[in-house]
Amino acid sequence: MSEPLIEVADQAGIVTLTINRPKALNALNGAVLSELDRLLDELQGREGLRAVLVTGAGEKAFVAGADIAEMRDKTPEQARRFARQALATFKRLEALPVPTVALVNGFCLGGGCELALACDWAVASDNAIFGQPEVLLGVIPGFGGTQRLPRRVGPAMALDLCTTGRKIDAAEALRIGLVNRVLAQDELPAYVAELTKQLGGNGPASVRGAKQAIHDGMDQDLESALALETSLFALCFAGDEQREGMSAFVEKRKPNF
Ligand code: CO8
Repeated sequence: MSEPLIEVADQAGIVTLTINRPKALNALNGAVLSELDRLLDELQGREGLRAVLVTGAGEKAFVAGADIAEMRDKTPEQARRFARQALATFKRLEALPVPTVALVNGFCLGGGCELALACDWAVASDNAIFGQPEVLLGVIPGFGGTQRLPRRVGPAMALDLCTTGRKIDAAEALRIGLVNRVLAQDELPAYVAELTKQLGGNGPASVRGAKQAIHDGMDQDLESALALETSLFALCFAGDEQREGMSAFVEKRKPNF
């Protein structure tokens, strides 16, 4: 039987999606994007889902970009369709109700960097290399990079990266806020275990509420966004989690969510 294009592992509701084309440095072609879309659709309504981690197979790459060989002969209309397919899939990833984390293990270039940007945050191994090198191929980022990168690192740094096409290492990615943490490659499994423990111990409805407040609020003016926070905060008091969490504190015990 042939290898799956994306491997799926589920550990107590923490689902890891591993892009599995290591010989092509996990480059995103149409087939991988379709499979990712199908899996995300399935995850959207999965009961007990706590978080989704995205990573790449092998030690060399997270994702080295969209598949250049597949893109080379596209007409403008085909390129538009391909970009729209990827944007819709990345939007689906971004809109998952639980935290999503890119575990960046190696090259994270072009469409790979854009995939990482569609996750809530990224953790990189110390050998990771980031970049938006599209201008070196005669194109611009087409999977959301020109929009999500400036929102993550600011417009000046996004312009620097997108117009020079230069690659940056994990330390610089950390400094500019592209990633949240840098770990040695062999420390990534321990990070996943720690995250599983942390998120697994928190109230699932409050974790989803915090994500919703931040994501939805970012697209609104401050006053509307604060009103949204108030609504979601008040909603916490309608469920069991708030009573259990606060009772556990008062009774000096661990909450059982
Ligand atoms: N697409 C297709 N194949 C790739 C890609 C890619 N992005 N990256 C690597 N590969 C393949 C190589 O062709 C090679 O295959 P083979 O063994 O059959 O020759 C294999 O992976 C291993 O790669 P290398 O031999 O090149 O490995 P190196 O260690 O020498 O180099 C690099 C690693 C530096 C990562 C190098 O492979 C590289 O520069 N890759 C391309 C990186 C890049 O430019 N990415 C951006 C692509 S463009 C993009 O993502 C735009 C998205 C928006 C599209 C808009 C819609 C139309």
